[in-house]
Amino acid sequence: MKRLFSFLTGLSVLAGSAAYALPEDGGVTMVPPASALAEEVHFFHDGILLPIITAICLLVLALLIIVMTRFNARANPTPSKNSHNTLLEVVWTGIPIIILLIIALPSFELLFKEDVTPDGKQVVQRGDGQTVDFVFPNDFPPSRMVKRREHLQVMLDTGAERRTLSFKDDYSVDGWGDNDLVVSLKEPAPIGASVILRGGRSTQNVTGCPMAKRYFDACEKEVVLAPTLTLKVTGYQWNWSYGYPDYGDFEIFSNMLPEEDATPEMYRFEVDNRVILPVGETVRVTVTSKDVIHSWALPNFAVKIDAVPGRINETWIRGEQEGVYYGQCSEICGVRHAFMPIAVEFVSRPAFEAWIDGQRSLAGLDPMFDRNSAKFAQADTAGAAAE
Ligand SMILES: [Cu+2]
Repeated sequence: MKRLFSFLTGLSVLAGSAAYALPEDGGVTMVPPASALAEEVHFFHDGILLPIITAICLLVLALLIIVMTRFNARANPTPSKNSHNTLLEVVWTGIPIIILLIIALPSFELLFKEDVTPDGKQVVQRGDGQTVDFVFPNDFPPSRMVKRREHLQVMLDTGAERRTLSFKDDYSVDGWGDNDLVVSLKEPAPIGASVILRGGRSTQNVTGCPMAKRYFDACEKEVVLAPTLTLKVTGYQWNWSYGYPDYGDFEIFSNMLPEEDATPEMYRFEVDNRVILPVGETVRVTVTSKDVIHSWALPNFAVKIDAVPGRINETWIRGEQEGVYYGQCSEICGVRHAFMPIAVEFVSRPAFEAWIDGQRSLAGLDPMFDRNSAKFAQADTAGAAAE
């Protein structure tokens, strides 16, 4: 498979290098985030945890210095005999509780987002120059119904450009929470243009939202579509296997490249068979193990999920741009724990389908995709077709 290294907007720390932001020698911070969720995880660490722990350390240090200088035997020969102070005790119990709450609430939100696979749905309708009303079937379970403006996204695609319309200015909505939502555009959709309605509770900030705005929840949100495919990951002593249940009964094994075949920089990261996934699509990742507990980790996506024998854990990822991302087994699983790296490559839809057909033919299966068909050419329409 030809390597498809893409240019990386804004994160070109290692521009020209073979890999996407590998850990650097002497590096201190985390590898750059490659998804909106990973950006949020990084903000949680950099914007919430670090300032809190810094403040606590400085406070404790200051208290220690005060105690050591003002209350040592020389400076304070007759110490106070007080043993209780109710107010002080309430305060030093109450403040940590408040700090824990400040940490816990955003952390639960992140855990929820990583755990719950998005179920957003997309409907595409054609404009005819007259129609202003477009219907979005709100057929979610009651707890997931589209009920607020945040749960719905309306885009207009003229072929030349795609624009996200804004609520009130460009459209209004009737029937929040009903079975059919009616989206009324202020102006009829032009002939031939696509009106794209995306609905669902699975929303996330769009990538690249500045930290400060993220903190005040002022980022543009997007509805995340349901997965278009499932990747089945199985940990073995000492490699990973990957299955694509949607595309046939075949399994690929991914082994670390031996030292003589890898560049020094890529040794212990590069593998013989990478995981190939389509870019821009939600991928459900199920993780299990054949022997002992491993952990499938992909730091650019803030993913680290245990592979437990007899159990299936689930998370999801979505590659925003083409490229290769690396991780390593992150649960000490035995003597060759350090030699079972993970390499995930995001490619375009057509390249992904060609790869799938290649794997199918290796497994003696017929090809699944018609190369000349435009049906799957667009990641977005594939998103709509799923589930
Ligand atoms: Cu392992």
